[in-house]
Amino acid sequence: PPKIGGATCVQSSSVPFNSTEATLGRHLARRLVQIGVSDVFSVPGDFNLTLLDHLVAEPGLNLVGCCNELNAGYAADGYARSRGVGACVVTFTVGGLSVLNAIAGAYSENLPIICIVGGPNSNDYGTNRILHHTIGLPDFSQELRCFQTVTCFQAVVNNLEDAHELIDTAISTALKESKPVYISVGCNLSAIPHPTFSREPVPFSLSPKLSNKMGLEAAVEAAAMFLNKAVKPVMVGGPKLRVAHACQAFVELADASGYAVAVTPSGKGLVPEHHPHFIGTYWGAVSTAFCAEIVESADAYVFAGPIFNDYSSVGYSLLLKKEKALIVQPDRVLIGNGPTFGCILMKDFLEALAKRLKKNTTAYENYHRIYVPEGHPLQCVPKEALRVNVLFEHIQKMLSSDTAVIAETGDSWFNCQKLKLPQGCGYEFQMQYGSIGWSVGATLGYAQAATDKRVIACIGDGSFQVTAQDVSTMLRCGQKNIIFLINNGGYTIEVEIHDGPYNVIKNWNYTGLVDAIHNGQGNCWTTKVFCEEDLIEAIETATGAKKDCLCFIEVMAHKDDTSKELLEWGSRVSAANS
Ligand code: TPP
Repeated sequence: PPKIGGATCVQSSSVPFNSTEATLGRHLARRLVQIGVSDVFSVPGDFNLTLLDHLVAEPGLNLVGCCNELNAGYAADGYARSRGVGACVVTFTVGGLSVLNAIAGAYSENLPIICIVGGPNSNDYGTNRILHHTIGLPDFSQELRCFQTVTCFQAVVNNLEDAHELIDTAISTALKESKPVYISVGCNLSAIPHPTFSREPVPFSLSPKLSNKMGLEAAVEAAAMFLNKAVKPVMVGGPKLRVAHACQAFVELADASGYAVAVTPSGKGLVPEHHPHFIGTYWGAVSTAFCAEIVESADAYVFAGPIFNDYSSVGYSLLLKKEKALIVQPDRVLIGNGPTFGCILMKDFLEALAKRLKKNTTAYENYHRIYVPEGHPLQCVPKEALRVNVLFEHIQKMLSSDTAVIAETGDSWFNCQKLKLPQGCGYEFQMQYGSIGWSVGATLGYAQAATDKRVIACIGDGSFQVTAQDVSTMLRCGQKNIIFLINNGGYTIEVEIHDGPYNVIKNWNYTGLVDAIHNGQGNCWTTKVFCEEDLIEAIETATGAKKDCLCFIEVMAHKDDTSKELLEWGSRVSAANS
């Protein structure tokens, strides 16, 4: 059966027409289950209540009620990162406009999310009525117009005749494009049966995208000519390896070619760091030791799925030359200053190229000859105030194939980027959109999807203040995440770009807040750590006696305790902004 959204497409069982199961709501619910969604993140409202009844009724579908729509959207984002697709359900306009920021983030990160809105009664369209939860104009299209800019398809379901077609088109477009879609369902329609919603065997299938065969051959030929001349080639994996489903093909190319392998910052987690050719993160001046030297001195580099924006290029300071670059995007290949080959799938291209490259046995050995490992933080004196680099030394030791790291925007980007991921360890962050607060919802969603992993979230205090409420939902779901809340009293990443009084935040008692959210319901353990001794004890407890609890560890850090990478990056980004 075809793979859809990371899950295998299941054919509906053939049972006779049953009016309780053949409703629009149940049809939508079944479609979600078929594509691999078993948890939907939601906030109720009168426009979606009947729809929620029908989603709840579907075996295999679990409704996760969130504290607000923004977090429900972020949770769907985190879920999609693990499962391949996610879904959320909100109510008309007040809910829709609240989830919009999360959907925009998912668009930027190429995540398919089915964003479902309980919409107005279909009979109200064209009546000039003014509805509650809107801005008070007899115009129901405001929410739709907002979603048009952050989704790749919009389905406004206002009658039963084309509902089946609209829903299927929306879902298949999301999966094909790897982008969010918007489905609005009239609040009066969810409970109505229709023959097209019966459980008749209507399998959900996607027609696979194909490469243009002649173009593929020509591109591979040209690329092999280009690369087989190179003496010191490297490969660099980027974030679009995920949307191209090309992570495995990238590794196969590395094995076949012998090239050194690096990752761009936002590609972290998609390239195996235990690979013998792995040389670290290529991020210009803030790269892993010697990685920038190796990449920038190479005579040819293969970038697979990169995004070169102002942040990933460290304020446009990368020392790369176009004539040395072979850039493989999900659907095209650019070779140096030469031609662009379109209609080519990255996976097909990398697989075919692997068969055409001469093996280069020295390409990554250079790196091993010159590599000197990063130093370790100085030994702490007893009870010395905890330093952030010491914290991350200890987080490093917690990582395994049974864990996943979620890194919030802020200095956590830089500290987490330096973690060496063991085989199978998950890693997620939102580098293109970089919306603070994302990690709380994303942790909720990722943990709900990846039940085999313990999520370790690294969150700055400023970011946590945006979305903290949904620790509540993690507790409701019985999640065992470990949250490191880094309390440095401000927006440190912003301080290093441009400082002012606006970067200081009000200090909260974060463990007190989480204790209040816990309120005796669910399994939760909180602690504050001030020194390395406290930290060691906290980690021992979180991974031992409290391993079945959500563990919230508030780390007290000095306001000026930043990573050296942030210092460098901040000044270069600042220059690019001025
Ligand atoms: N608002 C949103 C929604 N997203 C943003 N990225 C910003 C504002 C701008 N911004 C980027 S990082 C940041 C802000 C305000 C501060 C992050 O502070 P914190 O979470 O405490 O992390 P730190 O840098 O201190 O580690």
